[in-house]
Amino acid sequence: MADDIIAVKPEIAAKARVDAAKRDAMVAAEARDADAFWRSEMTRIAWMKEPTKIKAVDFTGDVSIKWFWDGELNASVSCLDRHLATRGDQVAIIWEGDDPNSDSKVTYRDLHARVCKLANAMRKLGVKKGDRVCIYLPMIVEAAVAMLACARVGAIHSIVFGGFSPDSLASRIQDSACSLLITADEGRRGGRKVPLKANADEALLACPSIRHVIVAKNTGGTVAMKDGRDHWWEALTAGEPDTCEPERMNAEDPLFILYTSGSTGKPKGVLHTTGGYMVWAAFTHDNVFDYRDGEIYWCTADVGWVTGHTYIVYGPLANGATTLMFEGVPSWPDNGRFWQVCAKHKVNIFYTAPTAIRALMRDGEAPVRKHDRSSIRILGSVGEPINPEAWLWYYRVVGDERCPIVDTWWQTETGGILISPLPGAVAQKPGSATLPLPGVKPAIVDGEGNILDGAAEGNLVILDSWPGQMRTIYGDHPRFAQTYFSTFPGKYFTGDGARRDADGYYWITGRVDDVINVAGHRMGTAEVESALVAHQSVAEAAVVGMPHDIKGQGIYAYVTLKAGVEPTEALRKELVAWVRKEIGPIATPDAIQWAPGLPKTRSGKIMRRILRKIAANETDGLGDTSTLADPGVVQELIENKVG
Ligand code: 6R9
Repeated sequence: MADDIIAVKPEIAAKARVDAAKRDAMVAAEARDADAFWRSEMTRIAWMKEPTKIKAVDFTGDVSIKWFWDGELNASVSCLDRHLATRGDQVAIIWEGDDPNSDSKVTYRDLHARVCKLANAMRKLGVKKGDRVCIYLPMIVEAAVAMLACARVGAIHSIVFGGFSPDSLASRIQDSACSLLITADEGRRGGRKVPLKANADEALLACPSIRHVIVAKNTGGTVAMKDGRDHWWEALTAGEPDTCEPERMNAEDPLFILYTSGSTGKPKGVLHTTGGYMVWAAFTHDNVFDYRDGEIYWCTADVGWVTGHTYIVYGPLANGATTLMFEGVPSWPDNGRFWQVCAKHKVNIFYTAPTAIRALMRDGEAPVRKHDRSSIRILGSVGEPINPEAWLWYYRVVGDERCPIVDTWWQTETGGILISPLPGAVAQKPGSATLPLPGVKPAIVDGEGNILDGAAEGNLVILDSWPGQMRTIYGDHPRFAQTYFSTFPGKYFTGDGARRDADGYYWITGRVDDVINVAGHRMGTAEVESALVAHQSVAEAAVVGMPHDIKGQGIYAYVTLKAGVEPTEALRKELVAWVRKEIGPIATPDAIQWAPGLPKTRSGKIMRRILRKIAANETDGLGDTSTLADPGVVQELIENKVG
């Protein structure tokens, strides 16, 4: 079943702007003269000064990546100003609230005015080009306004997902020394309130760099306001003009930082710059979703993740699209919510994550069939490998076997989609992200870095740069070179494993490093471990991913308690709550196993390979355990496996 081929339907190919021949022509044009190809693609966005230099990249040594590097632009102009003459009255953002009775529409003209007012107010607070601004907002229009206002004044935004704890928020603010925080009184999700301002107040006790806080009124809940530091958004911006001179930015000036988990305890500040990122966002949004003027496009991600950055805000707005922002969750008030929203707003392109599809699949077809989905033309998937069963259900039930599915592989680091079918050009195979986009050069290497030809399985690397690639880790360029370019020198290492079949199709097999993918969200095992050992009762902890029906992977923690501490059910619950408080609900451990000892090599390294197998119930093939210091530990852990 997994190797089924679903050919592009002739009626779809006939209407698609990119059919197989056009895609071949793009690939050939890029191969023939990459500079000329990108010189023509870069006109998708608005430049104040057109670049003459296209690309200067070195993946060796210190690693340096530059695109369009003598060009000047402002990202907010591409997303707003240049649309005013042609589509000022078109809806830019449809906002759909958590409460099914609340929604609103913002035109390009309104959005431009709101962005300018905030940008003016930010300048008055002293925010300048290059300053870092932290955004900690729910999925409300203000999130997009705040991003674009930062871009307008040349400030670098760093969005922290609203589900992160005060501690996680504080460490991200500290790492990039943000001077302004933009937040809201409270968020709403699935009928519950999220105390954003209260969390922020707690975080800010440890953040001396923050001089001002702008607070959007969302629920109207009571919050503390600190004199001189905290300002209500509405009052602050009310008297500001609705135009604002955009800052001239070099193409390589930073646009944003977004923190993501890696194999070490400390999240990395992935830095994207302006020109290349914007070209990549516009190029991929247009080609992968085959976006047509006037269509309604809905990406269900949160702006706290990279998918929300590129495919709710920058890509769609650069292309003059109508983008839908959803505050709620798929299961509230009931599990038909996604489809109810699709019917209500006549959504044409729908982009979500496999974890949501699997959760909805469990509830059967009725909640889907109840709603009219005839407006939907293209379906997308992102965030983790989609299993063929979920893919086929999405195709058959949600898309009525009419709509192509674009399974889009990419990462925070890549800025936008790298491997995906183009819907009118590439036949799909359920579970495969299929082929690289024009200009993307993936390869599979073995453990020694040898490039494998033909059908092969190994580590996924990218051999050359593309405009949307991250440029550095904020404040730590050596770590950037070390993390991504030292495992296989001269190649960008994705951290993912992949298989390529005889047709050249890529099948992503999941992370090969110590990152686990929980419901499409990256979580470093080391982050969860350091949260656990920060608890007074814990001596040692080892965290691995375990297979999970809905979330793809769950968090499995082995915990060794300090001498004399009793392993009780109450303590187990306390540790789960502790991790949620330390990192946020997305890091909630699914299982905690008391481990009197952990399997270690004689040099003291925890053998995670063994712990992963025990958590996955794959204890038949534990492999070589001869290097273990105390083989008895393993038997003990197998016998007491949880769940
Ligand atoms: C966009 C995003 C990146 C990691 C990536 C990989 C996994 C994302 C995928 C996929 C298989 C897909 N991933 N899309 N795996 N098929 N279509 O999710 O960014 O949060 O940085 O996560 O997600 O493991 O390395 P990010």
